[in-house]
Amino acid sequence: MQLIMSLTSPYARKVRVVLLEKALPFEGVVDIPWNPDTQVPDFNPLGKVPVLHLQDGTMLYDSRVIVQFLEQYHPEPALLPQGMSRVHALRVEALADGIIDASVAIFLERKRPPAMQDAAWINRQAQKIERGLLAAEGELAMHAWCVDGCFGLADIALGCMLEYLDLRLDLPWRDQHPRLANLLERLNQRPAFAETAPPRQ
Ligand SMILES: N[C@@H](CCC(=O)N[C@@H](CS)C(=O)NCC(=O)O)C(=O)O
Repeated sequence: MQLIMSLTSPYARKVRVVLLEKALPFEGVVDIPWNPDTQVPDFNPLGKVPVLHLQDGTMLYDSRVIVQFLEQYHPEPALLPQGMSRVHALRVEALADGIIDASVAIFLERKRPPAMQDAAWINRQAQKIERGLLAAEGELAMHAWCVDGCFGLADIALGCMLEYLDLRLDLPWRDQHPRLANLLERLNQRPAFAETAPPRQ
């Protein structure tokens, strides 16, 4: 299997952590979708990473589809529970990915010339992040891990989102979200997570 990715993509990182946690061998191929010579659109019409290239030639995207494929065909160790707990975990993944989407939107908007930046748009995205982090903090409640007290995809997705916030936005999220801060510390004790930390650029 080849994973087409960028080293800073939090969506690609989620897939890399899942591959490593499941001890699945893969070749990581770095292809920055923003570069003029990128080949990503040949693999994914949406021009986005990650893409998982299977041995039979199948190209899988996006990150949520890839994770579902890995869980279905490589079930050990399980990163998703069964029944309603599974639905709950997938909702946490959607929440984490949604916070990343809003962070990316702000990051890109701030790259535009200051006079062209839309403050109302940035504020709308910032509110999504604020509400999302509050909801994510609530997901942890009294448990060490998000769903049924067991480590899994929901925790991985939250961790990738939190370190993306650190990479791209200067947000003091730890002050108001101590459970999330604690989650990230514990995630970083896992080799799969520590090894995939985004390079500071
Ligand atoms: N929902 C997608 C999001 C993927 C995504 O937006 N990836 C970014 C990198 S972090 C990308 O490739 N952006 C290029 C573009 O939007 O053209 C997923 O979960 O895989």
